[in-house]
Amino acid sequence: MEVSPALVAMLVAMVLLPVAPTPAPTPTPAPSAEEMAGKQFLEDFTRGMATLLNRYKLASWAYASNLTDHNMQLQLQAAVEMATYQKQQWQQLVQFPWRSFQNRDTRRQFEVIADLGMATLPPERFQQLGRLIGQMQGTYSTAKVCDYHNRTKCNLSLEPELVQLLAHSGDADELRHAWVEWRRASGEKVRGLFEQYVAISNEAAALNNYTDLSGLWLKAYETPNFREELQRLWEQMQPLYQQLHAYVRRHLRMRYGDAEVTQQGPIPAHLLGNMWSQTWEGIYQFSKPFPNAQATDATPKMQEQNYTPLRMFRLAEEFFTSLNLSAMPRVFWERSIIEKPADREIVCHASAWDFGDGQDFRIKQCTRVDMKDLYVVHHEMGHVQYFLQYKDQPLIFRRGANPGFHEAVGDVMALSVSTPKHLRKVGLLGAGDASQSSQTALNHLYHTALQKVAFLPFGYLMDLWRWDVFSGRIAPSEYNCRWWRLREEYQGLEPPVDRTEEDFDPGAKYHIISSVPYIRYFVSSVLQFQIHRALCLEAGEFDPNDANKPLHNCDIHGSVAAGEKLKAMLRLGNSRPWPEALEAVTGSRHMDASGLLDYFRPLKQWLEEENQRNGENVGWVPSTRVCVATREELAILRSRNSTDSAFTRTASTEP
Ligand code: BJ2
Ligand code: ZN
Repeated sequence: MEVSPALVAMLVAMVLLPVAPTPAPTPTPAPSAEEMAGKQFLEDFTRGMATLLNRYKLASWAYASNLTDHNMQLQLQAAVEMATYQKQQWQQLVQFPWRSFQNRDTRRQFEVIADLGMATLPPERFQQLGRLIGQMQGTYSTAKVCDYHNRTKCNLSLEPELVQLLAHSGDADELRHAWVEWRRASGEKVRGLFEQYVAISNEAAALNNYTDLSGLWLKAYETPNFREELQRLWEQMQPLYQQLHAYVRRHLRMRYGDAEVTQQGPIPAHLLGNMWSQTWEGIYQFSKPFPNAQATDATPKMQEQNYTPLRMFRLAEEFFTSLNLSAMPRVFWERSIIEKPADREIVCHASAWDFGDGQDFRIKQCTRVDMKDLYVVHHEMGHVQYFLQYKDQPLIFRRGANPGFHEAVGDVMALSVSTPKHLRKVGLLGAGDASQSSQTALNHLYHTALQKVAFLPFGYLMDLWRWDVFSGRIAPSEYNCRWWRLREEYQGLEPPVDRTEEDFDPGAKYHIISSVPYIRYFVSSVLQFQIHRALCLEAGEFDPNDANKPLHNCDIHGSVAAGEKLKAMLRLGNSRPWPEALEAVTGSRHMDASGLLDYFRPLKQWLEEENQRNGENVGWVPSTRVCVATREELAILRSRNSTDSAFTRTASTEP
């Protein structure tokens, strides 16, 4: 859950973790007295839990929207009260023979609440863990860096200044400065806290009979061999990623020169338009396939029309209601924060909140008026739509079918919204020249690929790194260098300067310091294309046998039939194992990369031809950047190798 996704992840989420699929029930005699008592216990427990959860969420919101020590203290207190209640109730819970209960839903709920998650920790350790995460969030959210051109101006925040700078500056030195300084102000500062966080989280995992925290995290997917399944999906999509990588590297080389971007090496991570190189739409303008055909970025029109954050939220809401899904309730509009306040420090990283009382749902976002944030608005509102659809389920089932489903809802909407067809419909794109329609389509596909395909290896490696950290396969003394090994292996990236173990680059990313699992976004990247394809078929907007109805041009806006399909899935919440939810909308019970691969097929073919025509080598040779234990060691290496070409490249850079 959000903000202190940490705490929620730790308290609620983990407590409410789903369970292994149970066999379909067979007609049975009336429930036993024990089962009736168990059902009553469940009702009483969830009522008590809902009250405490609501208090905890309110306290978390108060901290996240005003980062004071006092508010952190109140949040911790609320967390402790909730954990205490869970622990105390657990004593009674284990007395019930719930595994032999007849009712499938009752059994499933018991199985979830029987797992105490972080609440198993002794109160002292529990508080310590909450404080560590709160402190890491505070450091991340209030970090400031100095301006490259005016080193005495030291008030640049991540949102909006650095995010904007990474997307718009074309000056490699300025980009490198922002990249390095952000990591100095955020990740580097929390390395010690993160080490302690890992240790305590693992203590909790052990108390729950897991070898480490990754077991607790993966339980939410209720799938044996889930990691192998993910690897298989990645391998299916990797060739598409590598084509995109080769094409982008060529354009970056043309823009920044051979000294900055080598012909065959990994891409330097500061040049991709994004602080973490996780999505690359920031480089669309200068790298699009057909510069003379229509661009598919809605930002200019949004700015021309004086769009406001509120108008962006209303536009997103209209998309949902056009499908006969729910409007945002009055409380949502009254209590959400959709612009960065000027009078206090807040967690600007966007999030969606369910306060657990069936009425109070909010978004907190420091919204900027551009197409990227229009996507984020849809993403967050997708979470709220899910909250609204499952609000009448028992509390324990008010979660996504699995965490990846929760991430996919808003993104499915955004796939339709971002088509040139839809953007024209809402006045965010000009009419365009019909004779260039196939070129515009490729520009659009490329734009989407910079967001979705570029993201895949990042979405995968974030937790590859953490799973190994939790299991101890990556020791604290190698946190940073092992991070860069994964960044190079999967994303084909290198740091813009040499790194050391005195840096802590994973800690410069929100989800790492907030203890929010990340594989959900990778899972969502696959699921959302499966769901999009199914809804497009339902809406009559996609026909695999009709060249005039390609998947990438589908806009489900206004299709009540598509909306009903989606609703059937959303309303289930987590009451059934996820394959059932997926089946409700796609007819399939399996995660499958073919939705994404079908969508991008025309682009893949174009990229292959283009890379071949330009003689690009697809893939990358090892980076010449180094990662060593200390800055002192790095300085010695540099002085020894100052005549070596690899180090000449290094020596000219900061720090
Ligand atoms: C911008 C977005 C998250 C999200 C926030 C912060 C962490 C969890 C929530 C949860 C939702 C829930 C985000 C978007 C795509 C990639 C990723 C990124 N913020 N969260 N309460 N994104 O998922 O919305 O709102 O499940 O209840 O982090 O790296 O930017
Ligand atoms: Zn999300």
